[in-house]
Amino acid sequence: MDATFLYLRCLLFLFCLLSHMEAGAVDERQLLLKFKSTFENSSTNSILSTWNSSNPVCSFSGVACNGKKYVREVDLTDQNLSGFLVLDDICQLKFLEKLELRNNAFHPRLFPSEIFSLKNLTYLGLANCSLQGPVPKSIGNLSELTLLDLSYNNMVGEIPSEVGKLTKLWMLELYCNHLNGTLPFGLRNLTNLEYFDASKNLLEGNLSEFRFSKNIVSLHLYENNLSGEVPAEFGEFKKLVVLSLFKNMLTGPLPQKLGSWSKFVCADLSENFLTGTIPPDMCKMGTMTKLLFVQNKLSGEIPQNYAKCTTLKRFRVNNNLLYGVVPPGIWGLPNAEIIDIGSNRFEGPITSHIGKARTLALLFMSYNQLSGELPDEISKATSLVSIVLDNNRFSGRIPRSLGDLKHLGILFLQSNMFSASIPKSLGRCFLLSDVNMAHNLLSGEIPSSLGSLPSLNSLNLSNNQLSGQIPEKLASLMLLDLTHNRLTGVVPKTLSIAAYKSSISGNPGLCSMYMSSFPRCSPGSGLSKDVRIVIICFSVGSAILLVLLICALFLKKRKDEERTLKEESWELNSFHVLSFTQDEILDSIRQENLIGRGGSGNVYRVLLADGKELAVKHIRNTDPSGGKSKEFDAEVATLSSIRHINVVKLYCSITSEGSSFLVYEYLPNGNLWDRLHT
Ligand SMILES: *[C@@H]1O[C@H](CO)[C@@H](O)[C@H](O)[C@H]1NC(C)=O
Ligand SMILES: *[C@@H]1O[C@H](CO)[C@@H](O)[C@H](O)[C@H]1NC(C)=O
Ligand SMILES: *[C@@H]1O[C@H](CO)[C@@H](O)[C@H](O)[C@H]1NC(C)=O
Ligand SMILES: *[C@@H]1O[C@H](CO)[C@@H](O)[C@H](O)[C@H]1NC(C)=O
Ligand SMILES: *[C@@H]1O[C@H](CO)[C@@H](O)[C@H](O)[C@H]1NC(C)=O
Ligand SMILES: *[C@@H]1O[C@H](CO)[C@@H](O)[C@H](O)[C@H]1NC(C)=O
Ligand SMILES: *[C@@H]1O[C@H](CO)[C@@H](O)[C@H](O)[C@H]1NC(C)=O
Ligand SMILES: *[C@@H]1O[C@H](CO)[C@@H](O)[C@H](O)[C@H]1NC(C)=O
Ligand SMILES: *[C@@H]1O[C@H](CO)[C@@H](O)[C@H](O)[C@H]1NC(C)=O
Ligand SMILES: *[C@@H]1O[C@H](CO)[C@@H](O)[C@H](O)[C@H]1NC(C)=O
Ligand SMILES: CC(=O)N[C@H]1CO[C@H](CO)[C@@H](O)[C@@H]1O
Repeated sequence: MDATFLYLRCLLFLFCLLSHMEAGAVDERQLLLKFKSTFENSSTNSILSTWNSSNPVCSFSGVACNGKKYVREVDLTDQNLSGFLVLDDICQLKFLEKLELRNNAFHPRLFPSEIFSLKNLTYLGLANCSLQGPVPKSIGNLSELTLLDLSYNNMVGEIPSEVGKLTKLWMLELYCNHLNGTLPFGLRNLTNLEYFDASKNLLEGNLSEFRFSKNIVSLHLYENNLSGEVPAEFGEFKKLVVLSLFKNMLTGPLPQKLGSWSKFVCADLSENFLTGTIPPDMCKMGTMTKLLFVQNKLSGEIPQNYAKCTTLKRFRVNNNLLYGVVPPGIWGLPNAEIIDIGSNRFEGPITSHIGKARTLALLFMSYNQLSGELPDEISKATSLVSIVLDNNRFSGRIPRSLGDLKHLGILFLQSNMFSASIPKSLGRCFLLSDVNMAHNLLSGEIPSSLGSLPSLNSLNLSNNQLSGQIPEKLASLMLLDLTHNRLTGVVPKTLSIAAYKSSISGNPGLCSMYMSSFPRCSPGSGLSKDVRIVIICFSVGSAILLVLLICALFLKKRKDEERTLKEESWELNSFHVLSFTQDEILDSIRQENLIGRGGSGNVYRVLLADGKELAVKHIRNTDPSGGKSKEFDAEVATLSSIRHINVVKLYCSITSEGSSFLVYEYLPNGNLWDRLHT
C-alpha cells in the first residue's frame, strides 16, 4: 500500500512538473479562470472582465506577477463578489505571496483550509469575507506570513497558540469577531509584531503575553473583557504610539514611563478600573493628540506637562478621583477640541488662558469644586458648542461676552453661585438649544431676547431670584422651568395652558386670567372684562371648529408630506458635521416615524442606516402676519408629552418656502455623557 501511495505521489509530482514546464503561465490562467467561475455574477464585474482566456494572466486586473511571470498577488478588495469562497484553485498558485479578498459579499463558510498549502504566502487578507468557525490551528503552517487580517468575520473560539509560530508577523488583525478565551501563550514569540488589533471580541485574562512585544507600535484591544494590570514592560516600549484598551476590566496603576520614548499619539484607556496617577510624559515628544481616561479610578493631579502639549485635541479624564488645581495651560490648549474633566475633585478657577482655545468645541467640567468668576476671555474660544460647568462653586456675573459665541448650543451653569442678571447678549447666540442656569443667585429680569432664539429647546432658570414679567415669547420649548423665582405680573397668554403650569409655579407674584392655580389678575393688570368674555366665547366655539380643522389639516398634511417633500427645493443649513444627507431626512418623514403631532408641526424619530437616531421637528411656516395659530395648544400638548426627553444637539435645519425641519440629536434616555464616547 505504501508503494502504491509513493507511486501515485510520484506520478502526481511528475504531472505537476510537466504542466509547469509546458506553460506555467497558461496553467495559472486556467486556475484563475476557474477561481473566477466560482463567483456568482462574475460576468457583471468590471475587474473580472479582464480575466478571460485571451488575456495573459499578468494583465488580469487585480493580479500582479513576479519576474518569471508567475502570479505573485491577487487583490480583489471591494469587488462585491458573492458565492462560496472556494480557494482550491487559487491555492495551487505556487508563487502566490499576497492574497487580499477584503470586503466582498461571500456566503458564510469556515476558514478555508486549502489556504494552508500556500507556504510562500506573506500576506493574507480575508477581512469581511463572511468567515465562520474557529481560527484553525494550521494557521501556524503559514510561517512566512507578515500580515494576517481576519477582522470583521464571525470567527469564534480561542485564538490558537499556533499563531505564536508566525514569528515574521508584522501586522495581525483580528478585530470584530467573537473570539474568546485568553490571549494565547505563544504571542510572546511574535517579536516582530508592530500592529495588533483584537478589539471587539470576547477576550478575557491578562495582557502578560504582550510583555515581550518590544516592537509594538499600535496595540488595540478595546471592548473585550481583559483584566489584570497593564504590564510594567509597556512603560519601556520604545516604538509604542497608540494604546487603545478602553472598555475592559483592567486594574492597577499605569507604568509611569508609558509613551515617553516615541512620538506617542493616543492613549485610550477609558472605562476600566485603573488606579494611580496619569503617566506624566506621554506628550514628551510633542505629538500626542488624545488622552482618554474617562471613567477609571485615577487619582492625583493633572501632570503639568500636559499644559504644554499643544498637539492635544482631546483631553478627557471625566469620572475619576483626580484633584488639585487644573494647570492653567490646559484651558488654553490651542488645538483642543474637547476638554472633559467632569466628576472629579478639581478646584480653582478657569483662567484667562481659555482665550487661546480657538478650536475648543466641548468644555465639560460638571461636578467638581471649581470656583471663581468666568473670565471674559471665554468669548475668544469661538468654536465653543457646549459649556457644561454645572455643580461647581463658580460665582460672580455671567460674562456678557458669551454673546459672541456664535456656535454655542449648550450652556449648563446650574447649581453654582452665579449672581447678577442674565446677560441680554445671549440672545445673539443663535444656535443656543439648551440653557440651564437653575440653582444660582441670579436676579433681574429674564431677557426677552432669549425668546427670539430660533433653536432654543429647553430653558431652565428655576431656583433663582429672577423678577419682573415673563417675556411673551418664551413658548414652544420642549422644556421650560421658571419655578421658584420672584417673577410677577400676568402669565403670558402663550403659557396659559395646563401643560405650562408646572413650569412657572413657585412665583407668588404671578397672576393669570385663565389658569385657576394662579391668583386672578386685577383688572388693571391685564385685559378688560369685555375682552375676557369675548375670548371665553371664542374658545368654546372654536373648540369644535378646532377639532374639525385639525382633522382636516391632518389628513391634508399626511398627503402633502408624503407626496411633495422631495419635489420641493430645500436649503440645508448645518451646524455640525453631518453623517446624513438631506434626502435621508426627507425620506424618513413618514407616518410610521411620527412620535408627536402638533399644530404648527410634527416630530419624527428618524433612524439612520448607521443606527443613529435623530429627532426631526417639522415646522410649517405660519401666515405672514406672524402670530401663533390656534393649533398652538395642540402643539404644546404634543411637545410637552415628550418634554423630558433630552433633545440636546441641533444638527441642521432644512428649509423650503412652505416649511422647515429642525434636525436634532435624539436621546431616549437623555444621558449627555453616553453620547460623547471618546
Ligand atoms: C478579454 O478582455 C479584453 C479586455 O481586457 C478584451 O479586449 C478581449 O476582447 C477579451 N477577450 C475575450 C475572448 O472576451
Ligand atoms: C452588489 O451585488 C448585489 C447583487 O449581486 C447588487 O444588488 C448590489 O447593488 C451590488 N452592490 C454594489 C455596491 O455594487
Ligand atoms: C515557494 O516559492 C519558491 C520560489 O520562491 C518555490 O520554489 C516553492 O515551490 C514555493 N513553495 C511552495 C510550497 O509553493
Ligand atoms: C464588508 O463588505 C461589504 C461588501 O460586501 C461592505 O458593504 C461593508 O461595508 C464591509 N464592511 C466593513 C465593515 O468594511
Ligand atoms: C499544518 O498544521 C497542522 C496543524 O498544526 C499540522 O498537523 C500539519 O502537519 C501541518 N502541515 C504541514 C504541511 O506542515
Ligand atoms: C468560547 O466559545 C465557544 C463557542 O463559540 C465555547 O464552546 C467555549 O466554551 C468558549 N470558551 C470560553 C473560554 O469561554
Ligand atoms: C517560542 O519560541 C521558542 C524558540 O523559538 C520556542 O522554543 C518556544 O516553544 C516558543 N514558545 C511558544 C509558546 O510557542
Ligand atoms: C496572566 O494570566 C496567566 C494565565 O492566562 C497566568 O498564568 C499569569 O500568572 C497571569 N499573570 C499575571 C501577572 O496576573
Ligand atoms: C468578564 O469577566 C468577568 C470575570 O473577570 C466575568 O464575571 C464576566 O461575566 C465577564 N463578562 C463577559 C461579558 O464575558
Ligand atoms: C431644572 O434644573 C434643575 C437643576 O439641574 C433640576 O433639578 C430640575 O429638575 C430642572 N427642571 C426640569 C423641568 O427638568
Ligand atoms: C446571486 C446574485 O447576486 N444574482 C444577481 C446577479 O445580477 C443580476 C443582475 O445583473 C441580478 O438580477 C441577480 O440577482
